[in-house]
Amino acid sequence: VNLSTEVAGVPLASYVLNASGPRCTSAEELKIVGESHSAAIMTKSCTILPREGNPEPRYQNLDLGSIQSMGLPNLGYKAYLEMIPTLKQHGKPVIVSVSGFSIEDNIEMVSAFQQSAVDLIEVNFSCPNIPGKAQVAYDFEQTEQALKAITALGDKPIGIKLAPYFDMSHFIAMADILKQYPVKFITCINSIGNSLVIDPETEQPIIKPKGGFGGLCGEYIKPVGLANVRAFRELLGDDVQIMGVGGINTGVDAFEYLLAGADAVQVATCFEKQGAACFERIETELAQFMAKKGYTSLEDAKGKLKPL
Ligand code: RRO
Repeated sequence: VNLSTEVAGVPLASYVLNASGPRCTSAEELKIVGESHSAAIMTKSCTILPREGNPEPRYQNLDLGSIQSMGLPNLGYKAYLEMIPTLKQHGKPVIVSVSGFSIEDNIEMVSAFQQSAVDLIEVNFSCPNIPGKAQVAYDFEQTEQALKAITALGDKPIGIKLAPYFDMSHFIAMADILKQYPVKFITCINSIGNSLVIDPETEQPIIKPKGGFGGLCGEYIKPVGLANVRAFRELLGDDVQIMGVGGINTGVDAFEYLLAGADAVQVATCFEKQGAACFERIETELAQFMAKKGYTSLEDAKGKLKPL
């Protein structure tokens, strides 16, 4: 089965890449992604200035995923700008994730990356973990203003990392906004924000920031991710491409996202837990599962969820 694909005109050697978040902040970590089977090198979301992030403990593994409130630790966008030529030497697309605290921040960073050799720009509208800052993706007016500004800064394709939605009216409202601007792809979903895990023995939350509230990740959130990919695929048709993310641990998980309509998938928690070998494993499992079902290409199954 041929797993090569394309997002916003950028060729990907396989269907599986790393998600922004885990193990993609430092040059050393990004080198490991570059040397792995990940179809692209995606960076940790960046801000104007370097950030230490939230106080620890801020990440905990759970049986079926994780909860975290990292708080955007990153090297500042200029560091990623400088790394791009080195990252490009791995011979695969480089995608930067940008997560400004204001429209002005995002304009500054997107403008800079528009002048770089980066292949795609994913603007993160859905970080749930900054105390006092709402997720842009839950504020439709702010989303529209931000989209208007950042899609007018150059020709490199822009994508948006969305928060999970849980109501059909929200899918429709967001799809209607996306259709008005040249957004080339969306990435669904970010973590399920402001979840709470309690340790009954200590009678405390298990992460420190925000009183224990953090983003729920991993297998717990796969049904939500699948629903978001499916809903946006149906609402957006083929005008906007979709990267699926949320609970992809196996090739069969990736296949489910393919049926929902994802053009590529991103892996976060599984990469955090297992390291870079997960990309080749998931890719191989996906190819084997599709071959067993008689598929020869991604297109034959993409979006082809069958009615029950
Ligand atoms: O750094 C984080 O706390 C973080 C970010 Br920017 C994000 O987009 N999603 C998330 O779950 N954590």
